[in-house]
Amino acid sequence: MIKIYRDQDDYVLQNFNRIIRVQGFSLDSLFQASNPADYLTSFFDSTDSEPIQQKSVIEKHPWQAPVENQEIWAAGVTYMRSKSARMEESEQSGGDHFYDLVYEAERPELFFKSTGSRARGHLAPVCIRKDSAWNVPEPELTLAINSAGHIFGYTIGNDMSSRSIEGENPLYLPQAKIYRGSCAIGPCLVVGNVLTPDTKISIMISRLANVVFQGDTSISQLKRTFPELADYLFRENEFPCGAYLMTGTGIVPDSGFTLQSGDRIQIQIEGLGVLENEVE
Ligand code: DO4
Ligand code: MG
Repeated sequence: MIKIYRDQDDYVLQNFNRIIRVQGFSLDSLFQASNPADYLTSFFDSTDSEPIQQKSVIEKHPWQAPVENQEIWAAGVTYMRSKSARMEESEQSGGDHFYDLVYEAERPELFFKSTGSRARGHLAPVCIRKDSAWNVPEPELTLAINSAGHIFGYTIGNDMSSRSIEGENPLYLPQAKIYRGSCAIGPCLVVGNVLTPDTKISIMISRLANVVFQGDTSISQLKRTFPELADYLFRENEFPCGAYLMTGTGIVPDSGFTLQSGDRIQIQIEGLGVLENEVE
């Protein structure tokens, strides 16, 4: 298992206790490589790579999102909890039935979320829309899919969402989902098999010194398989530099909760680390 952290001007790679800063590394090349493990190993073999001693530096560092020219897409209504929360928020507008249908349908809901340059990294601010009264983070296991359509790694995603705009009309989904600071991913890209069928996803939201929401789920609650989601994304589409695919949220706070400026969001996924962002 190798972790890839994107810094300001270069990359840091971690293979358990071995941490190196590397030159000439590119995520685009990794996503295009027929064997990502070989591409990564070549940097550990290179004498140009600079070893880093302190492991503690990794957690506290404001890493950039591990993205170059990958588009970031998202799947929706893949967990029962997402289906029920969305049916609740769209009941008044009459949009609730669509969520029920898509949960059961063969074709999943997939939507474009962000370009790489718009995505925020670990410890960068995320945003809520000024024209939205009801806002939540969505903690999502995120797949790294290479240009040939194969899943080769994982990261943590936060699909920041406006529940008031989405609830008003399902056709407003792009406005509820795509806006400045609505997508965070990181802290790193993990290449290798780190997931188990019960891998836990958890979230904690703190306001000043208080925890105002926490929740968890496990990927065993996901209705669809990861290859199924990746297959649909690559159906009749091309991703020359690969893509990231957020796999949907299984944790939605109760209706009374909305994010506020200054809230600290920490999303943890076993094996992948913690993605932390403050609301601007
Ligand atoms: O259907 C709207 C969006 C669903 C979503 O983002 C999710 O389930 O995570
Ligand atoms: Mg989502």
